[in-house]
Amino acid sequence: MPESLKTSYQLPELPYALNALEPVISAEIMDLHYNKHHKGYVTNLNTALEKYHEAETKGDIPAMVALQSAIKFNGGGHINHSIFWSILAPVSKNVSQGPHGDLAKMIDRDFGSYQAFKEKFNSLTIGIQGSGWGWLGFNKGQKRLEVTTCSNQDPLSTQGLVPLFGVDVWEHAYYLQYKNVRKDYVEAIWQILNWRQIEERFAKAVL
Ligand code: MN3
Repeated sequence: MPESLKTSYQLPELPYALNALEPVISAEIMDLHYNKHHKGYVTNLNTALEKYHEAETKGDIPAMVALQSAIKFNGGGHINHSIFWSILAPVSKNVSQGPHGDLAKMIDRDFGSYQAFKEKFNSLTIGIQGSGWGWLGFNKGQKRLEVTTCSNQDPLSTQGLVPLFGVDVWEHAYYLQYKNVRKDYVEAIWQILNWRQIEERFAKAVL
């Protein structure tokens, strides 16, 4: 395979220190989550894509099909975690007080109020069976916001939505600190949401 066709995704840089999200997310969780879990998705994605390109070169369609679940899982894991780190910020940055401008207006229109939106997001996300993510997404066709959940590492694009922010409720995201009480973790994470970043994602999504 020509060198230029080799796909190599990389772990994105964290925009803050591993301990910067304390007390909401401990440095130990961040270290494992970013340096082990996310890194693992990136490594496994690159391996699967390399094998996929090899199979494609040989015209080996069964092998290509067999690799698709690994690409979906690890590619989804990479996409989801890259978004996740970017929409969080230390409490001291003071950006968790909710959205402004057009995003705030659309949340009011589509959910009734910021509080109603937050309650809907929390109840759906806390209620995920097994591992998955809760999301706020933008439906480009209908020009509206939706709250939904995805299983495992399925990216939100599998539901036809543009991801604005997501909360990882795999146990690796909270168990060391919150044990089995997912509710406390989901309710606490609002203290470290970076609404300036979420507004930027929204501004691009509506273009
Ligand atoms: Mn995770």
